[in-house]
Amino acid sequence: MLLTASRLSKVLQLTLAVIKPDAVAHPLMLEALHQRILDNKFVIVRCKDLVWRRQDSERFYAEHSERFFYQRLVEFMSSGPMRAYILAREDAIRHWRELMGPTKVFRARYTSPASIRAQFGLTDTRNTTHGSDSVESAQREISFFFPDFCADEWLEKEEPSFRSGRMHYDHHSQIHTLSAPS
Ligand code: 3AN
Repeated sequence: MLLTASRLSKVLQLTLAVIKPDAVAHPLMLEALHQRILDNKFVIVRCKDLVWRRQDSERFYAEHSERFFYQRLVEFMSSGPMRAYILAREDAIRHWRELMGPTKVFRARYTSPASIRAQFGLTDTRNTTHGSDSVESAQREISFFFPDFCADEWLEKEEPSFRSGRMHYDHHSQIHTLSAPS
């Protein structure tokens, strides 16, 4: 029996990606990062610009509350606009983290010079992007940023069409949308 390409391919995985205030402050950097997402074959499922209150930042990074950089991190993440994405791809979590590079900018420059953090990162705190590190954190973080998004519904109703390529990129909304059946 012949299998179609779509039946052979793996289910698309969702991840949460954030472009942090240091990068959003520079429109050309923001544009370059958006293009980097498209060039790396991620499907942009949702995209929104937002500003965090200090409480949002504290809540999101609660797991780091005992770390020496916590106050610095909380202040930075609520210091200006940022952009959040829900991205889809096979192994999206791993691919996006690879593209970001290591947390520490100096290490990123040394070990992964082509990565986002190596090219755009300023310091270990102001390191340009965030990405979920596991399926569990992707679920939690997607709900944090996009409370109205239902991942189960997306996987059931939209994922198969996106996986088979029946989509296009909408330049106005800057996300991928399903193409109407011909
Ligand atoms: P990642 O974002 O690579 O998953 P985490 O979850 O360990 O790294 O850290 C969350 C955020 O905390 C980082 N993105 C960075 O902004 C900040 N951070 C982590 N380690 C340091 C550090 N040693 N010094 C300053 N800020 C840090």
